[in-house]
Amino acid sequence: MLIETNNEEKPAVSAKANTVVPKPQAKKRVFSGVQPTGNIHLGNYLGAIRNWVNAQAEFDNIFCIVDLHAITLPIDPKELHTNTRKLAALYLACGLDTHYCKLFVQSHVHQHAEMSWILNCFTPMGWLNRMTQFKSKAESDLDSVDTGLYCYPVLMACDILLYQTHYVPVGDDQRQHLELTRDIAQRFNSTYKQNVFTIPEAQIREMGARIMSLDDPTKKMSKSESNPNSRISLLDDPKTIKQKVARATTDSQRLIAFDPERPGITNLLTIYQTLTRQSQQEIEQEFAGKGYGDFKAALTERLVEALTPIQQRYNELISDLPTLESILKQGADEVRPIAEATLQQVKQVIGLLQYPQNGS
Ligand code: ATP
Ligand code: LTN
Repeated sequence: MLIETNNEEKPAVSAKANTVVPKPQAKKRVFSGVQPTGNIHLGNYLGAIRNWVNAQAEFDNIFCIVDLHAITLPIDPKELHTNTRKLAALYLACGLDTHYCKLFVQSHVHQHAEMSWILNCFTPMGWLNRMTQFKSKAESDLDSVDTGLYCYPVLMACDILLYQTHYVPVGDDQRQHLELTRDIAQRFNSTYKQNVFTIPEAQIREMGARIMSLDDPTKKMSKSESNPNSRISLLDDPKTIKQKVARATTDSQRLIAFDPERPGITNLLTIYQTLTRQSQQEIEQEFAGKGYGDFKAALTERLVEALTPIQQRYNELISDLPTLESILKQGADEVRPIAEATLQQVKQVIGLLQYPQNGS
Protein backbone atom coordinates (compact mmCIF):
# COMPACT_ATOMS: atom_id res chain seq x y z
CA MET A 1 0.00 0.00 0.00
CA LEU A 2 1.26 3.46 -0.82
CA ILE A 3 0.80 6.03 1.86
CA GLU A 4 -0.98 8.95 0.23
CA THR A 5 0.09 11.96 2.14
CA ASN A 6 -1.74 14.75 0.38
CA ASN A 7 -4.71 16.24 2.08
CA GLU A 8 -6.92 15.15 -0.72
CA GLU A 9 -10.37 16.65 -0.85
CA LYS A 10 -13.38 14.33 -0.98
CA PRO A 11 -15.22 14.39 -4.33
CA ALA A 12 -17.53 17.40 -4.31
CA VAL A 13 -21.20 16.87 -5.10
CA SER A 14 -22.74 19.59 -7.20
CA ALA A 15 -26.08 20.49 -5.53
CA LYS A 16 -27.63 21.65 -8.80
CA ALA A 17 -27.11 18.64 -11.01
CA ASN A 18 -26.49 16.19 -8.15
CA THR A 19 -23.52 14.83 -10.07
CA VAL A 20 -20.16 13.94 -8.62
CA VAL A 21 -17.41 16.40 -9.62
CA PRO A 22 -14.15 14.44 -10.09
CA LYS A 23 -11.49 14.91 -7.39
CA PRO A 24 -8.67 17.22 -8.39
CA GLN A 25 -5.53 15.19 -9.15
CA ALA A 26 -3.33 15.19 -6.06
CA LYS A 27 -0.05 16.98 -6.59
CA LYS A 28 3.05 14.82 -6.89
CA ARG A 29 5.49 14.96 -4.00
CA VAL A 30 8.86 16.68 -4.45
CA PHE A 31 11.69 16.34 -1.91
CA SER A 32 15.18 17.79 -1.95
CA GLY A 33 17.84 19.16 0.36
CA VAL A 34 21.12 21.03 0.70
CA GLN A 35 23.84 20.53 3.33
CA PRO A 36 24.54 23.47 5.66
CA THR A 37 28.27 23.07 5.04
CA GLY A 38 29.06 26.63 3.96
CA ASN A 39 27.86 29.52 1.88
CA ILE A 40 25.45 28.51 -0.83
CA HIS A 41 26.97 29.05 -4.25
CA LEU A 42 25.82 29.58 -7.78
CA GLY A 43 25.97 25.82 -8.51
CA ASN A 44 23.55 25.06 -5.66
CA TYR A 45 21.26 27.85 -6.87
CA LEU A 46 21.27 27.16 -10.62
CA GLY A 47 21.50 23.37 -10.28
CA ALA A 48 18.90 22.95 -7.56
CA ILE A 49 17.20 25.76 -5.60
CA ARG A 50 16.14 27.92 -8.55
CA ASN A 51 14.44 24.89 -10.13
CA TRP A 52 12.60 24.17 -6.89
CA VAL A 53 11.34 27.75 -6.83
CA ASN A 54 10.24 27.76 -10.47
CA ALA A 55 8.19 24.56 -10.16
CA GLN A 56 6.91 24.96 -6.61
CA ALA A 57 3.26 25.69 -7.47
CA GLU A 58 3.02 22.44 -9.45
CA PHE A 59 4.03 20.08 -6.66
CA ASP A 60 3.58 19.15 -3.02
CA ASN A 61 7.07 20.17 -1.89
CA ILE A 62 9.25 19.29 1.07
CA PHE A 63 12.67 20.95 1.29
CA CYS A 64 15.14 20.00 3.95
CA ILE A 65 18.33 21.39 5.46
CA VAL A 66 20.32 18.18 5.76
CA ASP A 67 22.37 18.86 8.88
CA LEU A 68 22.90 15.15 9.65
CA HIS A 69 24.67 14.89 6.29
CA ALA A 70 26.79 17.92 7.19
CA ILE A 71 28.36 16.09 10.15
CA THR A 72 29.73 13.29 7.95
CA LEU A 73 32.88 15.42 7.61
CA PRO A 74 34.40 17.49 10.44
CA ILE A 75 32.54 20.78 10.94
CA ASP A 76 32.80 23.42 13.67
CA PRO A 77 29.61 23.34 15.85
CA LYS A 78 29.11 27.12 15.75
CA GLU A 79 29.53 27.13 12.02
CA LEU A 80 26.99 24.33 11.60
CA HIS A 81 24.49 26.20 13.76
CA THR A 82 24.96 29.48 11.86
CA ASN A 83 24.97 27.81 8.45
CA THR A 84 21.67 26.08 9.20
CA ARG A 85 19.88 29.38 9.87
CA LYS A 86 21.60 31.06 6.94
CA LEU A 87 20.50 28.28 4.62
CA ALA A 88 16.90 28.57 5.85
CA ALA A 89 16.98 32.31 5.16
CA LEU A 90 18.47 31.69 1.72
CA TYR A 91 15.81 29.11 0.82
CA LEU A 92 13.18 31.77 1.48
CA ALA A 93 15.20 34.60 -0.07
CA CYS A 94 15.56 32.60 -3.29
CA GLY A 95 11.76 32.47 -3.48
CA LEU A 96 10.58 29.31 -1.73
CA ASP A 97 7.12 30.09 -0.44
CA THR A 98 5.73 28.33 2.65
CA HIS A 99 2.35 28.37 0.94
CA TYR A 100 3.69 25.69 -1.43
CA CYS A 101 6.58 24.17 0.52
CA LYS A 102 7.33 22.69 3.89
CA LEU A 103 10.83 23.67 5.06
CA PHE A 104 12.55 21.88 7.91
CA VAL A 105 15.83 20.79 9.47
CA GLN A 106 16.61 17.09 9.07
CA SER A 107 17.73 16.50 12.69
CA HIS A 108 14.41 17.91 13.95
CA VAL A 109 12.62 14.85 12.56
CA HIS A 110 14.22 11.89 14.36
CA GLN A 111 12.61 9.40 11.98
CA HIS A 112 15.44 10.11 9.46
CA ALA A 113 18.08 8.73 11.81
CA GLU A 114 15.94 5.78 12.85
CA MET A 115 15.05 4.82 9.30
CA SER A 116 18.67 5.20 8.37
CA TRP A 117 19.71 2.42 10.75
CA ILE A 118 17.04 0.15 9.34
CA LEU A 119 17.94 0.78 5.70
CA ASN A 120 21.67 0.37 6.47
CA CYS A 121 20.67 -3.19 7.26
CA PHE A 122 19.13 -3.54 3.81
CA THR A 123 21.96 -2.05 1.73
CA PRO A 124 24.80 -4.26 0.47
CA MET A 125 28.28 -2.82 1.05
CA GLY A 126 29.03 -3.53 -2.60
CA TRP A 127 26.48 -0.88 -3.57
CA LEU A 128 28.08 1.72 -1.31
CA ASN A 129 31.58 0.79 -2.49
CA ARG A 130 30.60 2.04 -5.93
CA MET A 131 29.64 5.57 -4.80
CA THR A 132 32.00 8.01 -6.50
CA GLN A 133 31.22 10.91 -4.14
CA PHE A 134 32.38 8.83 -1.16
CA LYS A 135 35.61 7.99 -2.98
CA SER A 136 36.34 11.62 -3.79
CA LYS A 137 35.40 12.92 -0.32
CA ALA A 138 37.30 10.18 1.53
CA GLU A 139 40.37 11.08 -0.54
CA SER A 140 41.77 7.54 -0.13
CA ASP A 141 42.03 8.12 3.63
CA LEU A 142 39.84 5.06 4.23
CA ASP A 143 41.14 4.15 7.67
CA SER A 144 40.43 7.48 9.31
CA VAL A 145 37.27 8.62 7.54
CA ASP A 146 34.14 8.11 9.67
CA THR A 147 31.54 5.48 8.77
CA GLY A 148 28.89 8.20 8.52
CA LEU A 149 30.45 9.37 5.26
CA TYR A 150 30.27 5.83 3.91
CA CYS A 151 26.59 5.49 4.89
CA TYR A 152 25.75 9.04 3.69
CA PRO A 153 23.84 7.78 0.60
CA VAL A 154 21.62 5.54 2.75
CA LEU A 155 20.61 8.51 4.91
CA MET A 156 19.84 10.41 1.71
CA ALA A 157 17.70 7.48 0.52
CA CYS A 158 15.80 7.65 3.83
CA ASP A 159 15.18 11.39 3.42
CA ILE A 160 13.53 10.71 0.10
CA LEU A 161 11.71 7.46 0.88
CA LEU A 162 10.21 8.57 4.20
CA TYR A 163 8.00 11.04 2.29
CA GLN A 164 6.87 8.73 -0.54
CA THR A 165 8.59 11.13 -2.92
CA HIS A 166 7.90 11.12 -6.67
CA TYR A 167 10.52 13.62 -7.85
CA VAL A 168 13.90 14.71 -6.51
CA PRO A 169 15.22 17.88 -8.19
CA VAL A 170 19.03 17.89 -7.85
CA GLY A 171 22.22 18.73 -9.71
CA ASP A 172 23.97 16.20 -11.91
CA ASP A 173 26.39 15.10 -9.13
CA GLN A 174 23.49 13.42 -7.29
CA ARG A 175 22.49 11.12 -10.15
CA GLN A 176 24.27 8.08 -8.68
CA HIS A 177 22.78 8.63 -5.21
CA LEU A 178 19.31 8.71 -6.75
CA GLU A 179 19.94 5.44 -8.58
CA LEU A 180 21.01 3.89 -5.27
CA THR A 181 17.85 5.21 -3.58
CA ARG A 182 15.72 3.55 -6.25
CA ASP A 183 17.68 0.29 -5.89
CA ILE A 184 17.22 0.25 -2.11
CA ALA A 185 13.49 0.96 -2.43
CA GLN A 186 12.94 -1.65 -5.14
CA ARG A 187 14.88 -4.29 -3.23
CA PHE A 188 12.92 -3.62 -0.04
CA ASN A 189 9.55 -3.66 -1.84
CA SER A 190 10.35 -6.88 -3.64
CA THR A 191 11.76 -8.61 -0.54
CA TYR A 192 8.50 -7.99 1.32
CA LYS A 193 6.26 -8.14 -1.79
CA GLN A 194 4.61 -4.84 -0.84
CA ASN A 195 4.85 -1.34 -2.27
CA VAL A 196 6.09 0.13 0.98
CA PHE A 197 8.13 2.82 -0.81
CA THR A 198 7.26 4.97 -3.80
CA ILE A 199 10.09 4.67 -6.34
CA PRO A 200 11.41 8.23 -6.81
CA GLU A 201 12.78 9.80 -9.98
CA ALA A 202 15.63 12.28 -10.21
CA GLN A 203 14.75 15.61 -11.85
CA ILE A 204 17.96 16.90 -13.38
CA ARG A 205 17.51 19.89 -15.68
CA GLU A 206 19.64 20.17 -18.77
CA MET A 207 20.78 23.69 -18.01
CA GLY A 208 22.78 24.52 -14.88
CA ALA A 209 22.97 20.93 -13.63
CA ARG A 210 26.76 21.05 -13.47
CA ILE A 211 28.33 24.44 -12.80
CA MET A 212 32.10 24.10 -12.69
CA SER A 213 34.71 25.66 -10.43
CA LEU A 214 35.95 29.08 -11.55
CA ASP A 215 39.60 28.29 -10.97
CA ASP A 216 39.57 24.67 -12.16
CA PRO A 217 36.74 24.18 -14.66
CA THR A 218 37.30 20.42 -14.75
CA LYS A 219 35.91 20.17 -11.18
CA LYS A 220 32.39 21.04 -10.04
CA MET A 221 31.81 24.24 -8.07
CA SER A 222 31.63 23.17 -4.41
CA LYS A 223 31.01 24.69 -0.97
CA SER A 224 33.77 22.72 0.64
CA GLU A 225 36.53 23.60 -1.85
CA SER A 226 39.23 25.49 0.09
CA ASN A 227 39.71 28.32 -2.43
CA PRO A 228 36.78 30.81 -2.10
CA ASN A 229 37.65 32.20 -5.56
CA SER A 230 36.53 28.88 -7.03
CA ARG A 231 32.88 29.77 -6.45
CA ILE A 232 30.43 32.67 -6.46
CA SER A 233 28.54 32.70 -3.20
CA LEU A 234 24.92 33.89 -3.32
CA LEU A 235 25.95 36.48 -0.71
CA ASP A 236 28.98 37.88 -2.56
CA ASP A 237 28.83 41.66 -3.03
CA PRO A 238 29.17 43.18 -6.53
CA LYS A 239 32.86 43.99 -6.06
CA THR A 240 33.69 40.41 -5.05
CA ILE A 241 31.66 39.01 -7.95
CA LYS A 242 33.53 41.27 -10.36
CA GLN A 243 36.90 40.14 -8.98
CA LYS A 244 36.01 36.45 -9.05
CA VAL A 245 34.69 36.61 -12.62
CA ALA A 246 37.75 38.59 -13.73
CA ARG A 247 40.05 35.92 -12.24
CA ALA A 248 38.07 32.96 -13.59
CA THR A 249 40.17 30.60 -15.70
CA THR A 250 39.69 30.88 -19.47
CA ASP A 251 42.26 30.14 -22.17
CA SER A 252 44.52 31.91 -24.62
CA GLN A 253 42.05 31.84 -27.52
CA ARG A 254 39.92 34.86 -28.42
CA LEU A 255 36.68 33.38 -29.75
CA ILE A 256 33.75 33.41 -27.32
CA ALA A 257 32.07 30.09 -28.06
CA PHE A 258 30.63 27.01 -26.35
CA ASP A 259 33.22 24.29 -26.85
CA PRO A 260 33.69 21.19 -24.67
CA GLU A 261 37.41 21.35 -25.44
CA ARG A 262 37.52 24.76 -23.72
CA PRO A 263 35.94 24.10 -20.26
CA GLY A 264 36.73 27.53 -18.74
CA ILE A 265 34.92 29.78 -21.21
CA THR A 266 32.20 27.15 -21.72
CA ASN A 267 31.46 27.14 -17.99
CA LEU A 268 31.17 30.95 -17.91
CA LEU A 269 28.97 30.89 -21.01
CA THR A 270 26.78 28.22 -19.41
CA ILE A 271 26.31 30.41 -16.34
CA TYR A 272 25.41 33.32 -18.63
CA GLN A 273 22.97 31.13 -20.55
CA THR A 274 21.31 29.82 -17.40
CA LEU A 275 20.82 33.38 -16.15
CA THR A 276 19.60 34.91 -19.42
CA ARG A 277 17.82 31.83 -20.83
CA GLN A 278 19.12 32.71 -24.32
CA SER A 279 20.16 30.03 -26.78
CA GLN A 280 23.86 29.21 -27.29
CA GLN A 281 23.66 30.69 -30.78
CA GLU A 282 22.17 33.97 -29.54
CA ILE A 283 24.91 34.32 -26.95
CA GLU A 284 27.71 33.55 -29.42
CA GLN A 285 26.24 36.14 -31.78
CA GLU A 286 25.97 38.72 -28.99
CA PHE A 287 29.70 38.41 -28.28
CA ALA A 288 30.96 37.86 -31.83
CA GLY A 289 34.03 40.06 -32.38
CA LYS A 290 34.19 40.99 -28.67
CA GLY A 291 36.85 39.97 -26.15
CA TYR A 292 36.83 38.16 -22.81
CA GLY A 293 36.77 41.54 -21.01
CA ASP A 294 33.43 42.51 -22.58
CA PHE A 295 31.95 39.11 -21.93
CA LYS A 296 33.11 39.01 -18.31
CA ALA A 297 31.68 42.51 -17.71
CA ALA A 298 28.30 41.39 -19.10
CA LEU A 299 28.37 38.21 -17.01
CA THR A 300 29.16 40.23 -13.87
CA GLU A 301 26.21 42.50 -14.61
CA ARG A 302 23.82 39.56 -15.00
CA LEU A 303 25.07 37.97 -11.78
CA VAL A 304 24.69 41.18 -9.76
CA GLU A 305 21.21 41.66 -11.24
CA ALA A 306 20.19 38.12 -10.23
CA LEU A 307 21.76 38.10 -6.76
CA THR A 308 20.96 41.61 -5.46
CA PRO A 309 17.24 40.97 -4.80
CA ILE A 310 18.06 37.64 -3.13
CA GLN A 311 20.58 39.39 -0.86
CA GLN A 312 18.11 42.13 0.05
CA ARG A 313 15.49 39.60 1.12
CA TYR A 314 18.11 37.50 2.88
CA ASN A 315 19.19 40.48 5.02
CA GLU A 316 15.62 41.05 6.16
CA LEU A 317 15.02 37.38 6.94
CA ILE A 318 18.24 36.77 8.83
CA SER A 319 17.60 39.75 11.08
CA ASP A 320 14.35 38.16 12.30
CA LEU A 321 15.50 34.84 13.74
CA PRO A 322 12.32 34.11 15.76
CA THR A 323 10.24 34.14 12.56
CA LEU A 324 12.79 31.99 10.75
CA GLU A 325 12.86 29.46 13.57
CA SER A 326 9.10 29.29 13.80
CA ILE A 327 8.91 28.54 10.05
CA LEU A 328 11.35 25.65 10.56
CA LYS A 329 9.48 24.37 13.60
CA GLN A 330 6.19 24.45 11.76
CA GLY A 331 7.77 22.64 8.80
CA ALA A 332 9.14 19.89 11.05
CA ASP A 333 5.78 19.55 12.85
CA GLU A 334 4.01 19.16 9.49
CA VAL A 335 6.35 16.59 7.96
CA ARG A 336 6.92 14.44 11.08
CA PRO A 337 3.60 12.54 10.81
CA ILE A 338 4.33 11.72 7.15
CA ALA A 339 7.76 10.32 8.06
CA GLU A 340 6.33 8.49 11.07
CA ALA A 341 3.65 6.77 8.95
CA THR A 342 6.29 5.36 6.60
CA LEU A 343 8.57 4.35 9.46
CA GLN A 344 5.72 2.52 11.23
CA GLN A 345 4.88 0.66 8.07
CA VAL A 346 8.51 -0.37 7.58
CA LYS A 347 8.78 -1.56 11.18
CA GLN A 348 5.60 -3.56 10.86
CA VAL A 349 6.68 -5.18 7.60
CA ILE A 350 10.10 -6.25 8.92
CA GLY A 351 8.64 -7.62 12.14
CA LEU A 352 9.73 -5.14 14.79
CA LEU A 353 7.41 -5.36 17.77
CA GLN A 354 5.28 -2.24 18.15
CA TYR A 355 2.76 -1.03 20.68
CA PRO A 356 -0.78 -0.88 19.31
CA GLN A 357 -1.63 2.47 17.70
CA ASN A 358 -4.51 4.78 18.73
CA GLY A 359 -4.57 3.46 22.30
CA SER A 360 -6.28 0.23 21.21
P1 ATP B 1 29.73 20.18 -0.47
O1 ATP B 1 30.88 20.83 -1.18
O2 ATP B 1 29.62 20.53 0.97
O3 ATP B 1 29.62 18.71 -0.78
P2 ATP B 1 28.01 21.09 -2.52
O4 ATP B 1 28.42 22.44 -2.92
O5 ATP B 1 28.38 19.94 -3.42
O6 ATP B 1 28.45 20.82 -1.05
P3 ATP B 1 25.41 20.08 -1.74
O7 ATP B 1 24.83 20.54 -0.47
O8 ATP B 1 26.06 18.74 -1.74
O9 ATP B 1 26.45 21.14 -2.34
O10 ATP B 1 24.33 20.12 -2.89
C1 ATP B 1 23.07 20.76 -2.84
C2 ATP B 1 22.43 20.74 -4.20
O11 ATP B 1 23.18 21.54 -5.12
C3 ATP B 1 22.37 19.34 -4.83
O12 ATP B 1 21.15 19.21 -5.55
C4 ATP B 1 23.53 19.32 -5.78
O13 ATP B 1 23.34 18.42 -6.85
C5 ATP B 1 23.53 20.77 -6.27
N1 ATP B 1 24.85 21.16 -6.69
C6 ATP B 1 25.97 21.19 -5.92
N2 ATP B 1 27.00 21.65 -6.62
C7 ATP B 1 26.55 21.90 -7.88
C8 ATP B 1 27.15 22.41 -9.07
N3 ATP B 1 28.42 22.72 -9.10
N4 ATP B 1 26.38 22.58 -10.17
C9 ATP B 1 25.06 22.28 -10.14
N5 ATP B 1 24.43 21.79 -9.04
C10 ATP B 1 25.15 21.61 -7.92
N1 LTN C 1 23.43 14.50 -0.89
C1 LTN C 1 22.77 15.69 -1.32
C2 LTN C 1 22.05 16.40 -0.24
C3 LTN C 1 20.86 15.62 0.16
C4 LTN C 1 19.70 15.42 -0.63
C5 LTN C 1 18.86 14.59 0.16
C6 LTN C 1 19.32 15.87 -1.89
C7 LTN C 1 20.70 14.91 1.33
N2 LTN C 1 19.49 14.32 1.32
C8 LTN C 1 17.62 14.17 -0.33
C9 LTN C 1 18.05 15.44 -2.36
C10 LTN C 1 17.25 14.61 -1.60
C11 LTN C 1 23.77 16.61 -1.94
O1 LTN C 1 23.37 17.46 -2.58
N3 LTN C 1 25.01 16.46 -1.70
